[in-house]
Amino acid sequence: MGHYQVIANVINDQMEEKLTELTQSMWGKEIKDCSDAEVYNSVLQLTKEVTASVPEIKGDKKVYYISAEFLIGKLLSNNLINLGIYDKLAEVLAKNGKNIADIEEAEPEPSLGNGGLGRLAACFLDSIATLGLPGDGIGLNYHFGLFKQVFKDRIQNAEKNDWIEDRSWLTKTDTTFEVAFGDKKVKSRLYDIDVIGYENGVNKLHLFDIESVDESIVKDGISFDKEDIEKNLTLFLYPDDSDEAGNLLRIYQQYFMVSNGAQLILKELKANQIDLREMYKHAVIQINDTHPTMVIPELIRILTEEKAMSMDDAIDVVSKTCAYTNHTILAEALEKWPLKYLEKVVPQLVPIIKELDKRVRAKYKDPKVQIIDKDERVHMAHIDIHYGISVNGVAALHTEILKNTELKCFYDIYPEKFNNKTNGITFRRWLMSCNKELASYITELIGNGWKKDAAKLEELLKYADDEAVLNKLDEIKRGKKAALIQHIKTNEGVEIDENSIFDIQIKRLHEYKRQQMNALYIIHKYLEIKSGIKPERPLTFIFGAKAAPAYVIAQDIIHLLLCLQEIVKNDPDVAPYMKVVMVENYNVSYAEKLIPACDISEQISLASKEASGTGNMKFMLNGAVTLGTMDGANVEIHDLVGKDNIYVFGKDSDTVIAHYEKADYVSKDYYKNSKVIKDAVDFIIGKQCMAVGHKENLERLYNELINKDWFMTLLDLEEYIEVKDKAFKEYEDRKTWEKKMLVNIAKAGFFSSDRTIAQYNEDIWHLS
Ligand code: 26Q
Repeated sequence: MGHYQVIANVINDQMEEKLTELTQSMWGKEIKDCSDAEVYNSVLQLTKEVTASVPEIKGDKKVYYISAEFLIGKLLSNNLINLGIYDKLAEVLAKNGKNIADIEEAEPEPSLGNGGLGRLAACFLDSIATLGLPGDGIGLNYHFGLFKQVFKDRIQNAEKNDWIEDRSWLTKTDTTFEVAFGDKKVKSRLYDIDVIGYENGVNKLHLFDIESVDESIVKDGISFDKEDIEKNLTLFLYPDDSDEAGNLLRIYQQYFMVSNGAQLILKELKANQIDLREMYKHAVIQINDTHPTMVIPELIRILTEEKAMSMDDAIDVVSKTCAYTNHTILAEALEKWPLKYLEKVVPQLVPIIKELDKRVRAKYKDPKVQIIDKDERVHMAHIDIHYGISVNGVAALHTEILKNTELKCFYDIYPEKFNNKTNGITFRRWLMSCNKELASYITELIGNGWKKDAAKLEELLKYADDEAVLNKLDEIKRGKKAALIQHIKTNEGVEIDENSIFDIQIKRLHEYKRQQMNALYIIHKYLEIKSGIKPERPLTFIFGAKAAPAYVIAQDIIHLLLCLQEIVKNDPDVAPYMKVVMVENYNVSYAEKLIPACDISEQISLASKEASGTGNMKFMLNGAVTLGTMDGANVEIHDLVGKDNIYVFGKDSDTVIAHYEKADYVSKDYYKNSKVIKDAVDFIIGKQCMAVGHKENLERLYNELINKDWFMTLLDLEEYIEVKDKAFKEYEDRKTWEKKMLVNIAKAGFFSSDRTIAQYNEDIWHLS
């Protein structure tokens, strides 16, 4: 029996006694007399105590996953599952008149990330611990996570989103460091969150903070004094926002993170008496996008200035320790900081960065690979590529595009550094926790093995023509749809038809993800129904998306979706046949309810633009069928499930890239040449939209679409309509559809983040 099993058995035996003791000592009440929030806090305490007895994962070498974002979501359910005590706790609570789902609701969600990149980091921590690999996360303890979205007058408003209560998953540690900026010094403090492997040991998520943060400086919405670093340094997570990327505060945050990270890593190496010249044999630092890039010059600075290492040796050893993951090919999202900014915030790094640049220039003449460009901007990704062991993309297509196009000049120099690591998701959260019904049915069919070896899900294929199994899958899906209907009714006040098809697009709002194309389909369908052509079955279009507050067109797209929701709802000719719901404040917890209930998963980015996507994987695992372009990991989903089990449309990435190269895409031509497109686009500024919406927003969006349309919505619209209609039609052949569901679930094993992490370890980290 492993440690975890012994601990789980002991605690399971004493669960009721322990929890009763805790509610007595904390609240002076029995479990049954406590509020849900009180019980939650006692369970939190119990879980932390149990975790303290689980052994820490140890080894000769450790990975430090450094990231500005860890979108961990609520932790209770996952921690209980990973500790092996969920079922027992549910039973004890039920016996005492409490429902575990209500207790889970009482937990505030830590939204310490924007979207995919932050959620990936959280899935990776779960898998690292589950595989028993020594690996900690390093990040920031934002007091307010990603803003809370509130709709007023069909416009998104941003409010602050606090998550830290008196009792939380955070454990305050005694570790403090000094961090020096150009104009001030601050003292940091480390907070830890335990990362519990599934039936395995414990790693840590290290989150740094400063004690002088002052939450009272936040004024209306999320505005605050950007100057006062001591008060605002870890106050907010930055929204993913290319327009405001130049903000100095972002550099203060990044340096604060990496300086603390570097000090922590060196402290741990020292405690293990490691000769720093051999640092790379005991530590590897995975840099999550360019946000933590300054860890490279910072480590070199410390080694040369404080540890008396020569510049050559320091550069050599740091370059053997760091590895970089790229998550985007959008040029505007690649960080390029003006040297002037760095001179103000981190003057101590500037000579190091200049030295790194000098060495590059001495070797390579191509200005495209220099670190500091002619406009004195520092290309952060270039530091990572020259001074690291590995550069990886996050899906096969994405990595190919990096090698052949975006980073070609680097691939020519360092072909051996480039590698692909297709993203993955943790099945603990995205199946075992959010869809317990499906998880236990799978176990009933093929046993428990798939939980530790996701590839075993393929064993489900033997049931592809088993009517009883297909019926059961359908029944589980209908149950999850019913649960979502309830949740949406409570939260949005919207009623959904349980017999309708659930078509869902949930992800950050960005033009390249093309929520606007989905909106144009909805307009088209609306016009069709008005003209008497009715769908065979009601259609429910569900959206969830936050837009960066400064991203104007993204705000306009949200506005259009909310207008469409209203127009459809109020039109008695159309309302029985379709419904549009834009849910408010889409986050991880909402995703856990939406994904199990989905029939059709919308993954419709412009080919070449979505590096991977991970929502696509969560949906397929839960038996939704993808409607998507050949982009990111959709390509791999397509190759796994085969063309009969996915709906693919749109121009491929080569065609799209060629359009950009030749600059020959003219959206107005598509608008003029197709009545279907023209009617849908014109609707945006037609009477009905204007009656419920704002002229300024709607006109701006209309003009953007016909005059610019940088992400080529109109290029793919007609084929999108055609293929989406086909999917809705084929949904009626229930048995064939259910088989598609089964194949998607069976083939999802490849997208377990356990597989991804095993590959990082095998190719880059070499931990054991
Ligand atoms: C940069 C500068 C200033 C302020 C914010 C930012 C910033 C913040 C967050 C830039 C980018 C992000 C997040 C990017 C992201 O989530 N990328 C997604 O990463 C996923 C995991 O690899 C992929 O699946 C998605 O395709 C990719 O879009």
